[in-house]
Amino acid sequence: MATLAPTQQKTYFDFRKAVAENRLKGLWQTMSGYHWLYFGAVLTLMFSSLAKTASLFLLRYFADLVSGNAEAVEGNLGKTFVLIGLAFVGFAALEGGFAFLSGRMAAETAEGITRRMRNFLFDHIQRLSFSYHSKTPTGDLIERVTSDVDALRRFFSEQAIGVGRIVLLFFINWFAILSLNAKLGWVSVISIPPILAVSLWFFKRVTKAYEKYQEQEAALSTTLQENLTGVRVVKAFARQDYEKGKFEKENWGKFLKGKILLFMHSLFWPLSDIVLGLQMLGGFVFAALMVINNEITVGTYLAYVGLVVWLIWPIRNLGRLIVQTSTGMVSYGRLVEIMKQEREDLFGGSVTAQKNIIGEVTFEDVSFQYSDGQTDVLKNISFTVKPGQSVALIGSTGSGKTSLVNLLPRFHEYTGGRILLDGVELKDYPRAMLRQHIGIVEQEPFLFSRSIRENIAYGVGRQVTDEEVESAARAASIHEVIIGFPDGYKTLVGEKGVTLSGGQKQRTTIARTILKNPRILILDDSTSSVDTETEAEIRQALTNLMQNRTTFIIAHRIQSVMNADLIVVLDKGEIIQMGKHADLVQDENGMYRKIYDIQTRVDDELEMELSRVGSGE
Ligand code: DCP
Ligand code: MG
Repeated sequence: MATLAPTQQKTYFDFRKAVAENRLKGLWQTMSGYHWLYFGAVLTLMFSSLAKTASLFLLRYFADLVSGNAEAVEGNLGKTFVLIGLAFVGFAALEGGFAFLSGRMAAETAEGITRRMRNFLFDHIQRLSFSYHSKTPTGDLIERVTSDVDALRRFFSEQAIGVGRIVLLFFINWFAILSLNAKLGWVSVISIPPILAVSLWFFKRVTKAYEKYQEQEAALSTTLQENLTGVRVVKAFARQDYEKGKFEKENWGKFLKGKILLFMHSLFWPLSDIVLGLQMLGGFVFAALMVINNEITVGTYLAYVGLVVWLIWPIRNLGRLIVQTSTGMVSYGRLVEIMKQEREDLFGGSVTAQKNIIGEVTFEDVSFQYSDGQTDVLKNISFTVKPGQSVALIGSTGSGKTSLVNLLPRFHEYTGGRILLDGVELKDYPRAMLRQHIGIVEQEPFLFSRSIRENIAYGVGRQVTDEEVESAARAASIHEVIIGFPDGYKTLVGEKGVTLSGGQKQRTTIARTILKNPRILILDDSTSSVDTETEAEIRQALTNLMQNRTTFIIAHRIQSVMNADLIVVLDKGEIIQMGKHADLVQDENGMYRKIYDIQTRVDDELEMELSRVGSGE
């Protein structure tokens, strides 16, 4: 048995551990491994701010020196000026150097965390259940893994560090002012508490508005993604105008939600600017009066003006940052929603990989209901397929054929009865093991934008030789087509390479399944989407594939099911007829006979029609 490729077993930092009810706590845990680096970023930031404040004290000394309020070093004025000049340059260099270091460290942290998170999310999303994927729009997932992760990166590299910077600047400069003059210190911060309170209130509002905005953006990208995926349908039904209208509607919604956000901002900023501007002005006047009353020197006044700018301006930015931080928090919350999803357990189960799978499948009174469904999609299903035999499922659309075969690889869990594989209940097999032994040829063949060889060798889980790939392609009657391409097996499929027809794609996926060499085979409607000539080729490919494998074949055409060892006719989730073709056609009133009659009549009429055209009547 092939083992799983090493990359599939590789584990990333498990962000699910970081999922906490409290977003701040969760974010802190998300940073695991980066705490020291981030601390370094904050520390260097502090040094940078200290250098700035120190240079303002130097300015004060310089002014006092010039105005005769301070002594020169060793009584030598010239030497003192040179020293002051050098110190200014030195402080500026320290300030810049530390700021640079801090920025680097913060960026490193942010990039590191988000790279790790993207890897984790990709891995995690792949492991989520089928039902999660069938009910989650792809566009929404893409939006989260790209735009929301990016918002988180900005949170770590700009906003969180920015808040730290502001808090540091505030306290360093405030203490500096207090050391100049305590009265000045208190006067300078009178308006800060109300400003903070309003910012926090505003923060809550904006968080809600931004959440709505982000949801709308997801809706927009879902619309876009669906439209691009279904572009053929849109064109075929000439529904461009309708789709355009739909897109415009979502886009309009985004515009409105963006406008609300903008309105809130345009209300808040001028208000806070006015209050803070008045605060600064008041401080200047107050300090000037103190100079006149000889309470402080001119040097102290100058230093105060410099310091107060660095005290108040950060507060103004704090409001802005608090608001921006909310966007990071919202995005983080949206990512947590994905992280919280239960993964599919791939490896749990008592059956070990050593067990040899022969391929006898027994359904015992199986019933099934989708987790979000109300009624049973399958009811009292009982039948047995011997190893290597084939069972055909036929029935009207929606009768439960696909649901039935999807139970075998445990894409969904049956809700009643038992399914046995070689006498052991399916629930005891690890999902990964089952899927290794089951090959599926889907209704809609899917190929990756990689080379044809890679597409055929996909999922074998081991190195395969060119000969193996070729013989699989031969068995699937696609070899001739492939060597007709300029690059042969290295030809790329998709946008940058060749475009394959439906039948060619189908046969490529059949080759893939042949190479995988599964014990059990599921063919879902594999011939319905191709014309009769390719259908014959595909049928030949399928016959090769089916040899010695237990096969479940779903088909709408009698021709495809006639030779099956067992034919199961489904209707509304129940078996209404079961047996071999020869017996089933005998039952005049049976559904099978009806389908048979209709299809042969249609075929006969078609033949007659064609011969009439051919003979020129
Ligand atoms: N169903 C559901 N949730 C899903 C898939 C299907 O509720 N994720 C429902 C829709 C049908 C019923 O289950 O009422 C059976 O669906 P199937 O896809 O199993 O039906 P068939 O495969 O028989 O239909 P078709 O021939 O169209 O492929
Ligand atoms: Mg189906």
